[in-house]
Amino acid sequence: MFEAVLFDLDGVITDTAEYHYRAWRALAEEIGIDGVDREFNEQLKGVARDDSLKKILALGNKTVSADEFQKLMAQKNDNYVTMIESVSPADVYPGILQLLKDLRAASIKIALASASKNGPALLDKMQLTDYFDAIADPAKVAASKPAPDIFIAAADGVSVSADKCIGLEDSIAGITAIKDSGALPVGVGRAEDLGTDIALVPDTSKLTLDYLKETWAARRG
Ligand code: B16
Ligand code: MG
Repeated sequence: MFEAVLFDLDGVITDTAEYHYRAWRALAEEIGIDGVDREFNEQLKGVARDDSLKKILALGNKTVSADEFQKLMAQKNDNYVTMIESVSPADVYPGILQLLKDLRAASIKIALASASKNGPALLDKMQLTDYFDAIADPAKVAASKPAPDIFIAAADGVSVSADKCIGLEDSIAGITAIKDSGALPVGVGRAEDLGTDIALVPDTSKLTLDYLKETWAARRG
């Protein structure tokens, strides 16, 4: 059996992936870059703030000074932080609170493996912090998703070997990261975006403890 579940945040625990998208699209439009649409956004999901901006600038064939780069990142984050101001427990995706409760009752460890520096504040707003045994710090890992570092840090945080963990993700960068960490990936989303070789649920209401147990038994049991 698995001993820990490593949660992505944006797009798995709540709908903040949508706010990241809107904030990046607004920034791109402001600097005259077209093409940050939902399809392109699949490449940004799970990707750290600086790497996301690099991808957007590359899309627009644009280069900026180091100072301007910092300014643009701050501008996107300020906009995003305004958007998430009113996030509350009502915004937790269906099934997630029950899953957290069931995992605790089953003594399965819970860790956060989010690329977002806003992750701890969001967990607080949703009143979920107490469910987490560890929160990996994205500022402390050497490489961001698709590198496996944040999932390895999350597993380390709960003292469980990554190959005894399930990782939950909505992004292709995150699924790649989970695979390379040795944990078992479960994707939230579509096979077109996340691949046909992993366990997938269309939405979080399907993420029950029983489903995770069945998936583990079928793929690792
Ligand atoms: P921030 P996750 C990721 O969070 C988001 O998916 C991604 O869109 C965002 O750029 C990244 O966090 C960094 O977030 O700018 O708030 O530090 O999906 O790994 O929970
Ligand atoms: Mg995500």
